[in-house]
Amino acid sequence: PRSSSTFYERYHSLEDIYDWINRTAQDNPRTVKAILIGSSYEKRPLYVLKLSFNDRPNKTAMWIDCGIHAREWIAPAFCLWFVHYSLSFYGQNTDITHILNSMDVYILPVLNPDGYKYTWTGERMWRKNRSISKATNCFGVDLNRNFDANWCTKGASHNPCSEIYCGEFPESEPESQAVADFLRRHKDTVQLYVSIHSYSQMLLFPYSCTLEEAENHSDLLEMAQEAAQNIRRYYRNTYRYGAGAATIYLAPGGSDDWAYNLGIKYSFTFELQDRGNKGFLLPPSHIAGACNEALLGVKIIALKVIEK
Ligand code: ING
Ligand code: ZN
Repeated sequence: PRSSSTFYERYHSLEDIYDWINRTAQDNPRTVKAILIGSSYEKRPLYVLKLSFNDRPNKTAMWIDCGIHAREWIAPAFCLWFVHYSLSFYGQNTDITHILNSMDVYILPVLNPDGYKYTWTGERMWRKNRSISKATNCFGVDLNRNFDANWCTKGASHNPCSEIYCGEFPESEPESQAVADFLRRHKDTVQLYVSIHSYSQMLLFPYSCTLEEAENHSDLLEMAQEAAQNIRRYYRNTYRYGAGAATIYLAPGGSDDWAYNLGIKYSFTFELQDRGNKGFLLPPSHIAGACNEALLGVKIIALKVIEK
């Protein structure tokens, strides 16, 4: 690492991220709690950090998950960045203060720890989790095809050796089940769902699993547009936006569509930098820029949700 880069401007091993989760909760006992929501196929813990800056009545919540796909290293880096920013700028930056006064934030820094670990030690370009299919000896389910939203229709595969394998049944994987169980338990307070991926610079919203429009499509479109316009204005970077299926491809079983159908009416998938030059291998020198612009997008969308 360049000596001038901070902790948040580097990529971190899974072990370092677990240490960081512990440290962050210990150092901020009044505002940060680590919640164990389940464990991965290889029995690694799945920790959600809850950021809660006060106990106002009627507080709602937002959820952010990162690292559902193993090779998308900028995603966990974003989750760490978001937590650090929140802890550093609550009471300093008007927007984040307003957001954190109105909402609790649940953050899952690494949804797919087994896959993430494997990208550090085995194959850098691994996408799926690491569960084994006995019939084929192939590894991994695409966790973003494993949720119960038109599960395993066109845009996913029943072949365990495929990169977009949907699994044996919806929520067959402990990682997707842990997330779905948590959101089912908290659906009355969680108003905004955000899932962080890379790459391609897009702000996507339901549906990805069908070409039909979501009931509040025009709201979602307006929010994504405002976020993209702000990113362009302040960071001179282009984000495309739209419903997933119409903007990129049909992709059933995604977490954002599932969360939307659960009743979380503001549900987004962010695809961070870049647009394909480095792709999944985004250099550490780009972490700050990629995270700051995505953070602006999340803030714009959260502020709009609070207004509703
Ligand atoms: N893209 C997503 C994928 O899982 C996506 C796109 C978004 C699909 C929302 C379904 C729902 O294919 C990447 N880069 O993983
Ligand atoms: Zn992805």
